This record gives sequence, C-alpha cells and structure tokens, in this order.
Amino acid sequence: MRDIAPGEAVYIETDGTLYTQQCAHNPRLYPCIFEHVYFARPDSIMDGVSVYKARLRMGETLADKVLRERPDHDIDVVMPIPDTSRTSAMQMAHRLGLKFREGFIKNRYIGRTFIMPGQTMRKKSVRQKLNPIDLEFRGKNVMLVDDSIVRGTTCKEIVQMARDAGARRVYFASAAPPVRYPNVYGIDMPSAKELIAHDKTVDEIRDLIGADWLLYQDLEDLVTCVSDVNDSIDGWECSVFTGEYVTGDIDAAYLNRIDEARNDVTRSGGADATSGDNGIIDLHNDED
Ligand code: PIN
Repeated sequence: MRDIAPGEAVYIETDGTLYTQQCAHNPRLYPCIFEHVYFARPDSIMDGVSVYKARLRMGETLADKVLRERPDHDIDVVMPIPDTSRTSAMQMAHRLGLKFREGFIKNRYIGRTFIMPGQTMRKKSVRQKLNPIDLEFRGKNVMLVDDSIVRGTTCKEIVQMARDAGARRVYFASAAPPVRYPNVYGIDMPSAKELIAHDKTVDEIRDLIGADWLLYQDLEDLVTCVSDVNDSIDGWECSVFTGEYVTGDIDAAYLNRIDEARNDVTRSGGADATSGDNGIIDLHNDED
C-alpha cells in the first residue's frame, strides 16, 4: 500500500486494526542497500526504487568493471548462480556481448543454505541444491555471477563444481562488494569472524574460494545502481560493506554481544550456547 516511513512503527491487531506512529525525532531515510542486492523480491518497488531495475544495473556496472580490469578478457560465457543473481548476470552478459547460459539448475525442494547453522550441513546441501549441466562448462572459461559472497562456503563449492563439470577457467563475480561487517538492523547474518571477507583482501578471498579471477562490485557503483530515482532518500545503509552504522550507537561491546549470539557454536546449541531468546530475528526468505 505504501512504504513505512523511517522511524515509523506499524502495529496491526489480529482483527486487522492498523495503528501507525512516528517514533523518532529527526528521522532520516536510509534504506538498506542489501535488500536490493539479495533479500527483496525482484518485483518489489521500495521507496520508489525498482529492485529488478537495480539488479539490471548491477549487471551493467559489473560488465563495465570487467572491461576496466581486463579489456582483453577471455570469458566465453556468463552464468548466474540461481536465483537472485539471474537478473544481473543476464544484463552483464548482454553488456559484454557474451552468451548467457544457465549452467546450474536449482533443486526446488531444498531450502536456502546461508542461514543454516553448521558448516558441514551447509557444504553438503550446496550439492543437493544445485546441479551442473556439464555441456555448458566443458572446455569453457565461465564467469559465474552471484548476488553476494557471505561466508564463502557455497561459492567455494560452486567453483569446484564448475571445475568438476569441465570448465577451463572459473571466474567469479559478486554483484555486491565484499561483506566484511555484521548486520545489526534485523538481518540475521553470520558473525564477523564467519564472513570470508572480514579481514581479507580480494586476492586472498579469490584463493580461498578457488577461483581464477574474483570480481567484486565497487560500493560506489552499487550505490549508483539504486540512486537517481527518489530525491527524498538521504543515503543508503551500507554497514555490511563499510562497518559504518548509520544510527551511530553501535560500539565494540554491542558487536561482541551479537558475535557471541550468532556464531555457529551458539546456534547449534554447542558448549558455549546461550539459552533462550537471543534477540536475533531469523529471516527465512524462501521464494517457493
Ligand atoms: C541465494 C542468494 N545468495 C547466494 C545468498 C553464499 C552467499 N549467498 C547469499 C549467495 S538465492 S556464501 O538466489 O536466493 O537462492 O558466501 O555464504 O557461500
């Protein structure tokens, strides 16, 4: 019906009665940029910005970065890692004048992996979730495109799957910049230590995921992809990329607390697990 204003609370009773109230003094509109990267549905329009269009632009800016970094690149084919990155990958291929191919097919009956506690479970479920079409890989230099790299476990497995399927070189592009800091505004992301990019350079991450070339979207470009549509947007909440928290009330002690609550040991109920409600909102974002 409409966007919720910054600082506005909305409460709906079970009988459908709706209450809204502005709760903040001097609210500023700083929408979460990660919604556009991954969480939002592509058919959403948030604060006047189309998620689909933003993702198309992310593909264009990635293509431009390819041409900046390697004007003589040898990419044969651009491939999305389904589902979110499909829009960006398609536009990236188009801009580069390359073939767009669906090399990985998703098993619709397995859920998302990155909110699943425990690395072993996560690793196993990638191969259950995605199946390669070998003939699209054999002897080719493939540019795989994903919306983001968070823990890096899935990406690593996918790069290996592409090699096993016969790819000559495996390149990897992320439509988002390196995710280096935790989200504290409601997205249940891993603790900082579990983020592959937390204290790593791009070259180190490339080696860890086993790719021949790793290309990250520049933050400046990502911001361009969602800008110039709505003048009332004061800025974008980009803390997972920058570590700058717009509310200005996030200190080291707070980050340590969520780090404790979010690590895999705690979540799987291991020795250090805290019992009861840890205040984290789980986000189950399955599309099917
Ligand atoms: C999955 C979208 N997307 C894929 C979520 C994997 C990070 N992961 C974030 C990439 S889908 S990892 O399209 O919605 O199915 O970096 O943690 O390995």
